[in-house]
Amino acid sequence: MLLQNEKKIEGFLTKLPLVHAFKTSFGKESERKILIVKATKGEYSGWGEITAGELPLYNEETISSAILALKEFLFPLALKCGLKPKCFEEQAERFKGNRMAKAGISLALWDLKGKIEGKPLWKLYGGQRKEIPVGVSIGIQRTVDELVERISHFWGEGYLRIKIKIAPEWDREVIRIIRENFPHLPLGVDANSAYNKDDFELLKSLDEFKLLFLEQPLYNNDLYFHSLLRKKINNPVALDESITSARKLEEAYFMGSLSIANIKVGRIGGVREVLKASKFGNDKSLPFFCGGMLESGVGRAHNLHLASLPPFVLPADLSETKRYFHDDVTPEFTFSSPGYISVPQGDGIGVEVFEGKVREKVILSF
Ligand code: OSB
Ligand code: MG
Repeated sequence: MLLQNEKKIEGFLTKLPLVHAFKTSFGKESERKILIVKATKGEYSGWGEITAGELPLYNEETISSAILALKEFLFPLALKCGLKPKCFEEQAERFKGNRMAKAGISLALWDLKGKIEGKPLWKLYGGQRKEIPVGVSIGIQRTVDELVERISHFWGEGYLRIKIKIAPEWDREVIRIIRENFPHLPLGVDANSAYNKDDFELLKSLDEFKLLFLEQPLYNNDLYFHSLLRKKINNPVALDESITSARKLEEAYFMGSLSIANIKVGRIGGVREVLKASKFGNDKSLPFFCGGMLESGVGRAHNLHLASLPPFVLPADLSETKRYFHDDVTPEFTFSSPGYISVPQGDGIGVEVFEGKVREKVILSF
């Protein structure tokens, strides 16, 4: 039994099998280990999600590094701050890195604040959209025919744009065939940093396919070589991995490294960073799209609230639940109208988290 003012913060490591394996230039996953944070004050609980992978293939963090960070210094800080998000986010700045771990707590504390104050997160953030335009991100398939089939399927369902993963050996020829089959499809491609500065000619040769964007073609932490590439090509450059904070977004903008920002709350370290980035994007009319990391319903609900902020004008990497999981820890997310998912209107994240399901799927709790 919880006492009236007891404050508590906990972590749950769970495992959700994916409906379809997801393959990128850095690896293949057929299940998603998901680290969930729960913060409790009295009768209210806030939930957050940590998007680190099992191995440091997307960025430097891992599930294990995040668990250590939570146990050793981030949970103690959250408790010292009385589970108040602003205090936590300000004071967590002196700890370097560990941004996905920080973001999971930030999200849980914002959800808790929303529930205590009786307000949905989008309102606390100053969001303006009630429905979020969404796209789908399709992994590398075994054959191009399978990819064509997957694209037809999702395009038929109403997604507003398609993003495909590319990698050396799965790039120019694949994109050529997709364009032949779908001449007017709104199509972006994401390399997850698979190319280097010797590949500019190949990347330039993608101009003829009139892509919506070429996402993170080069090194995961690079801004300079992307700025050189961007001058040489016509397709807009979107950056994902390289934007590790709101300040990095400013650097990227001033260096001319990007035309579009893929913003992920985990990668940049929490809600406060997204709000800072959003203010900057708004001032500079820099278009954002909300990225995804194959989150559970907890992360998906948070992303919908964040994507309601003004600069998130492009379709998000936020798809219906059934595209990811058969059995999620929240109610299913489905289109409110084709190509749109509505921002939940309840307090905090606005959706129930099925704690029983979280506990049923738990591998480790702390
Ligand atoms: O690069 O955007 C990425 C998933 C895991 C890791 C990196 C990325 C992705 C996606 C999936 O593209 C987007 C989604 O959650 O639907
Ligand atoms: Mg990406």
